[in-house]
Amino acid sequence: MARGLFILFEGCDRSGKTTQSTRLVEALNSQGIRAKLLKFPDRTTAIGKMIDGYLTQQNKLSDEAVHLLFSANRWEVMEQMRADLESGTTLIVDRYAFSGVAFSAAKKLDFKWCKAPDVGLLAPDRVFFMDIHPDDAAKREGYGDEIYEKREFQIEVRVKFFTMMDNSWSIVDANKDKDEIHRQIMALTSKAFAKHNEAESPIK
Ligand code: DGP
Ligand code: NA
Ligand code: NA
Repeated sequence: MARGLFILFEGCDRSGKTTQSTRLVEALNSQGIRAKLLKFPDRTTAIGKMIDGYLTQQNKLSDEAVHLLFSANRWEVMEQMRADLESGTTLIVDRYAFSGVAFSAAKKLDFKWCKAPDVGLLAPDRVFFMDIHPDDAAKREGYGDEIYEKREFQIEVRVKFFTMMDNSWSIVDANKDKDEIHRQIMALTSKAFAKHNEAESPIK
């Protein structure tokens, strides 16, 4: 059986990742494609609860400690992700290790140090970067509720994301109309499936 695709959404806060990743999974499922939504941080695990306490400013953690917790929160589901992909399930993931590096490097932690704990995690096939300028994101509902939702910091985070992009990334204008963004994402996803199926085929 063909391996599932691993599609990742990244971006600054309030860029619409959760909305668009949810819509993508629904659209794929309705087409009969087995797809599952994963979100990081997963705040439901023991590690995730510590992260949630930090983000909602109920407990304090050093920058290094929280960085390692975010990474551990990804590692704790790696075997499940691998099993899902191998059984043919496509994974649509809302944030991942690039957020890990972008947010911590924006705090001035060493870039190489930031990358180290995530080395060996499964790599995504495609990354959709939901690009919004932090000034526009700040106008969105609920902005500022959590520790990182500050304009200056988000500008730094966005810059860090740009330094990590390669040709597996597509930049999506997250300021556009939601339906238009969804259509663009569907088109990008179809292309990713076509490329994936070609690579899996024994006839080249
Ligand atoms: P979200 O639930 O997607 O809004 O993410 C919560 C916040 O945590 C958001 O400001 C982004 C940040 N974040 C996500 N992943 C990581 C990570 O691995 N490391 C750090 N330091 N921050 C992260
Ligand atoms: Na957020
Ligand atoms: Na989100």
